[in-house]
Amino acid sequence: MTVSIVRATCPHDCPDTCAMLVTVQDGVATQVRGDPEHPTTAGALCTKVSRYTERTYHKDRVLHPMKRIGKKGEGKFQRIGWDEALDTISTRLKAIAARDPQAILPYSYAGTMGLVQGESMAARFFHKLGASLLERTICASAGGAGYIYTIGARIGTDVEQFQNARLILIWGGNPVASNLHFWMRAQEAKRRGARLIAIDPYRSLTAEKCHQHIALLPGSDAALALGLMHVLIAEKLIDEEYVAQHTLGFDQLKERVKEWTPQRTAQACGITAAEVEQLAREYGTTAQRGEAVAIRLNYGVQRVHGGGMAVRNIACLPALVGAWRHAAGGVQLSASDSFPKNSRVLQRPDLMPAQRPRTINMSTIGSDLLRAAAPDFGPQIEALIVYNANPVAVAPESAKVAQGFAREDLFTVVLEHFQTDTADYADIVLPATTQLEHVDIHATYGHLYMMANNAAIAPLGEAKPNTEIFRQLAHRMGFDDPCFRESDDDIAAQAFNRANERAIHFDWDALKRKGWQKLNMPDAPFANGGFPTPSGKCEFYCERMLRDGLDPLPTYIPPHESVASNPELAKTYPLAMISPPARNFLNSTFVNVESLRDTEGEPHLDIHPVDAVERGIEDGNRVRIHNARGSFLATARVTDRARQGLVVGLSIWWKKFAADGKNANEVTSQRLTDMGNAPTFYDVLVQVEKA
Ligand SMILES: Nc1nc2c(c(=O)[nH]1)N[C@H]1C(S)=C(S)[C@@H](COP(=O)(O)OP(=O)(O)OC[C@H]3O[C@@H](n4cnc5c(=O)[nH]c(N)nc54)[C@H](O)[C@@H]3O)O[C@H]1N2
Ligand SMILES: Nc1nc2c(c(=O)[nH]1)N[C@H]1C(S)=C(S)[C@@H](COP(=O)(O)OP(=O)(O)OC[C@H]3O[C@@H](n4cnc5c(=O)[nH]c(N)nc54)[C@H](O)[C@@H]3O)O[C@H]1N2
Ligand SMILES: [Mo]
Repeated sequence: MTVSIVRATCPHDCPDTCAMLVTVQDGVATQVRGDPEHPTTAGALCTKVSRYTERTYHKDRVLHPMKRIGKKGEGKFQRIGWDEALDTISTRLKAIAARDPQAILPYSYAGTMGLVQGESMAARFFHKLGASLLERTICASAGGAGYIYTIGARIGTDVEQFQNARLILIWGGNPVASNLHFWMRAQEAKRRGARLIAIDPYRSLTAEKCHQHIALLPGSDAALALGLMHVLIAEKLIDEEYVAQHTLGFDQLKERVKEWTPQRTAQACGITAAEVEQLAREYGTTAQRGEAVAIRLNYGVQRVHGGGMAVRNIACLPALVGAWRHAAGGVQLSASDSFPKNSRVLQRPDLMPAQRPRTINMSTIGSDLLRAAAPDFGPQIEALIVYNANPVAVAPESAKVAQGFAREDLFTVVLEHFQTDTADYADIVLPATTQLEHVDIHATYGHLYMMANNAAIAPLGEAKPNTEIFRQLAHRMGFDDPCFRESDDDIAAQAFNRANERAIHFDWDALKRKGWQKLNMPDAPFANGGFPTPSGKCEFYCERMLRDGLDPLPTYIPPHESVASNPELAKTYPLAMISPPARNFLNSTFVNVESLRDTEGEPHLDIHPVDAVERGIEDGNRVRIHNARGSFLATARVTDRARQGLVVGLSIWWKKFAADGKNANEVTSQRLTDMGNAPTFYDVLVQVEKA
């Protein structure tokens, strides 16, 4: 018997990007565990990923190419060979491209976050083809835009510093479920005497473990930040020196927040004025005592109409109180711009035709698949190549998405591990390898280590890495640039820019052996200012926003759908609904792993006792959640975890595991955010009734 330990990296869309050790016995991966030596992983994996072998060797893995023999959506397929599959695809793509390659659309997101199996060979292929470009907005682009206007880049407090903070605001995130290795640091801070405050409309697994929970209305965070700035400035709880040296537009900000009294703020947020004052005072006085105040800001705040502005307003707070002076102070939304990725080399946008192809927003895929050719749109979408994504389950306004995917004249190819809701609509399904079966290299969005993934086992069945599938398609299309012959190792070796001092020590061979390597970054990124904005300052006033048609100062943009902002709609649909991640799923990944699905049970809807009684709903009743866009079924959990007026359906269920074949995205809308063109998953009004 031969046993080896292979260094790998968790590929999933999560800030933690853990270092894994895979035990391999005679070519079979028998165990996956967290690397005890990696500083943020610290030997611990989440429940989901510690089941990675159960997922990899799952009996339902797609292990050979297949073509559809039933109706679209029905899920009936027949095995075919790779040659037939790739010939069918290349013949069809050539025919469409001869008319207009923009009628072909790649659709991908972060099924794997790997820089190789994500957008390297695939992007080169579609760029060379001249296919439509995909605007990748489904998750984080609103908050990213708001943060970049204010701070300059997605760089913030290092997760390894949080244990030294005195006060931590956990704002719009549920790290117990979705950012476990930050939560471990927050717990350590708590043991050292820090206070933790959760800001979340829902008493999440995290909120219940914090010292305090502020349960504001969804979509009102921008108002809360304005109210905090009002109190901080009025009560002189600011760091005047830091503000004078390292910020832009303080006087205008001061004028702007005058109207945001605690009373007005409290009304907009559905909380008390005392809560606003107390939070501002605690944040301001802790900072004035010279102690570190930190904010873990997360994407839960930005899935609403004013989501970009909410992130922007919150990102102003640390500069106002000088929190950036401490390594353990400041704010972390994302670390992703810390990494000097060589995107131009990985993705080769220079291969695109001189006339840049049109761009399709992935968040409006439902409507866009249903559009005819038009001057302001371009050609009808005739072919869709899906990889690393499950749009039929995860994209908003799902009835339209499913209707679009069901179009008989649409040619759809899905590269997958499993027969997902999306794969059910494919003409051709291609078997992709998992992280244990291929090579990759990772940047992260939650810590500062470059990460290597070695292949632990040979591909199962006839599965191939995404890169190899696109390499072979490129060959069939006659694309002969040398970049289409590069191996996965060749690509990985170019992933980071060594000319940048942060990655000066990057060496792929060494990284593969060691598994991980920290970037060269200062502990406190903005202790002496140096913000990567045009002014070099934290921009309370932002000229670029003015140019982009936005208010250049922090403001409040109410939800598209809420009782206050749309009282007419609220007469019929009075309840706000959010659908944040369930702990045992990773978006829609892992829903088909039995042990994890069993833990989640079935689709639930958390509803406040007062709202339940009004509707004659009892705990355990089956309920129908509906609005003008659609409906879905869930089992009611009557609980005050959901504040009154709010219902919560933890997600993202595969539709095929639900009694009615539907999930929460039946009722979400394709309306977009104020900036970043992102979806508004948590900006939804519904009605609920006993089914
Ligand atoms: N277990 C698990 N982990 C995951 C994921 C998963 O699906 N499962 N998904 C991964 C991905 S892709 C992402 S983007 C991240 C997402 O993780 P987070 O950034 O933490 O964001 P969400 O899970 O969207 O929402 C987190 C919290 O925000 C709250 N929330 C909803 N609306 C509002 C609001 O308007 N204001 C405020 N203040 N709070 C609000 C929700 O109740 C929820 O408790 O997690 C990653 N990690
Ligand atoms: N209602 C509601 N909807 C949401 C959200 C929400 O909170 N509520 N969250 C949104 C967010 S934050 C996000 S990020 C999106 C996530 O949406 P997606 O990025 O689509 O994520 P997943 O649903 O996990 O689907 C990823 C798929 O990629 C496949 N995959 C993994 N690795 C590979 C690989 O190496 N090769 C290939 N070919 N396939 C692979 C997996 O098997 C999986 O089926 O969903 C969004 N949708
Ligand atoms: Mo996400």
